[in-house]
Amino acid sequence: MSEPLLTEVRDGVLEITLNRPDQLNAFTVEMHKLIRAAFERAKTDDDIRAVILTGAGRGFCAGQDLSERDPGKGEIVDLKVTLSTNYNPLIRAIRALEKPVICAVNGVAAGAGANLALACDIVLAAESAKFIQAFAKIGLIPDAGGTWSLTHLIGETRAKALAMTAMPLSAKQAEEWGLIFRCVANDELMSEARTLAEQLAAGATLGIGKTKMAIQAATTNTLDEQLDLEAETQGELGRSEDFREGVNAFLQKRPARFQGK
Ligand code: T3D
Repeated sequence: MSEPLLTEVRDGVLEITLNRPDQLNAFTVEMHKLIRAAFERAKTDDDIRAVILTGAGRGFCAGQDLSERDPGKGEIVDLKVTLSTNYNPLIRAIRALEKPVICAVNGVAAGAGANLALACDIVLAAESAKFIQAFAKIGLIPDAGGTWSLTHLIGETRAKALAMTAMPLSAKQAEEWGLIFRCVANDELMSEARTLAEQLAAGATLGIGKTKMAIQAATTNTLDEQLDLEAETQGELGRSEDFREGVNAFLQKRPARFQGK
């Protein structure tokens, strides 16, 4: 049996591929363990300066593998426990990682699969991809941060309609609504994602990571709090090697060589 999750590091980019294509990369407990380990590696390995998350085959991710929830098996699974153990730590790890995470949504993203994509920093989707808040069809609410992400990204009106109806949203419409960054041609998805990730990984990644944190903090901070946070962070970055290199490179009219330090 092939590994349910593949990882590869190239040019400072960790590429994580969900790899259960026959089940549209639906999540199992084993996949959760592997993806948590992959994001832990992204956090601790200084050579990794950007992450791409994608799926193998025709789907990105169909959320929880429902065969693990088969009522016929007679076992009632406490979903509060599975969310607290598996999905919530994953979403928190992505949001807390001070490195950019690009999601390349190669096909259908349903249930927690859709919301996993929305937790990433920059979401590109193939034009054939769809986003489905499938939860309504099985009597659940959007999880993996879905109620939060949808509301913040597209507002209550659209969030409620998508979540209550489980209607598929095309990648194009998702782009037009601001749910994702960009919808791209199917055969250009991975090259666009890799070009972007390599560009970020070669950039001033200390500052890029802090930018992510500051923008996320803006969701709950007041302007006053945000001004303080910007001053604090800029003070820190002003002492960084990347800032020194960036200014020197500008003044010397040459490309900067950033190290993420
Ligand atoms: O449980 C907890 O811990 C709480 C957390 C929950 C998080 C969640 O994600 S709940 C939501 C779970 N996901 C869903 O409800 C989506 C279920 N899947 C679908 O609705 C459809 O598959 C799609 C709309 C995503 C795609 O439809 P389509 O027609 O393109 O493909 P398909 O034929 O339905 O699926 C292809 C195969 O993948 C098929 O297997 P088969 O018949 O060829 O052997 C199908 O059973 C399998 N598959 C798709 N989704 C799942 C799955 N197998 C297990 N679990 C799935 N979620």
